[in-house]
Amino acid sequence: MSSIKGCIFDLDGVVVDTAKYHYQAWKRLANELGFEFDESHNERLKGVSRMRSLEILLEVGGLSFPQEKMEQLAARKNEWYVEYISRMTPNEILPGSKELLEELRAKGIKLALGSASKNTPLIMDRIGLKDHFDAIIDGNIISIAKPAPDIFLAASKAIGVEPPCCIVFEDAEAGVEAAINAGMRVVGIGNPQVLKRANLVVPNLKNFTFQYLVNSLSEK
Ligand code: B16
Ligand code: MG
Repeated sequence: MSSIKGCIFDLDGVVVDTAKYHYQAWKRLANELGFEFDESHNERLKGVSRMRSLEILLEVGGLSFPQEKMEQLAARKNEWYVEYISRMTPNEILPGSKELLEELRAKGIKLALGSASKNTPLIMDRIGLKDHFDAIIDGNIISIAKPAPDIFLAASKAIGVEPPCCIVFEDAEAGVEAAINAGMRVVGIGNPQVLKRANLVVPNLKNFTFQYLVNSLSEK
């Protein structure tokens, strides 16, 4: 019998690729502030909170501002980001993720979404996957961002599955750390060099099955 009773999915980079919209909006802000911001800089923003992202962006530009101005800049970036994600459609669900959610649910696995994003409700409305999850924990509910374990611990509590029986699916280094800090096993989606602390790393969820997960984690 497998010990896997619950699965927790990150949103950005696992269920949908909203990272490209975050990037467009952050780049627009950087350009307005007079510096360049490229995709390698953007890697550092994945999975971390909006304010922490802004701090990293300003570090890249060698700028610093008082708190009030920081809040205005973050709000400005978010307005652009919301404009982009408001046009999202279910076609933007990443390959394999919906199929995996459906397979897991059919096997009786409890499912949660665990995202740092405060825009999770809008994204879930746009892509129509809300009913695929037993619980949705996002940045509006838990403001202590990854790599702190809080989002995943709240998700495990919401689905009633103890951390050792939860598997997290994550694309960001900060998210992998958060899962480990929560005492959970983690499947990394993306580059094995970046996600080296994950128990298993796959390039995407295409053709990913529960049996493959069980075999890869050497579950009996
Ligand atoms: P928002 P995830 C994270 O989503 C993103 O990866 C990260 O780039 C973003 O800064 C964070 O959400 C906060 O997003 O500005 O929409 O509140 O990967 O945890 O699903
Ligand atoms: Mg992510």
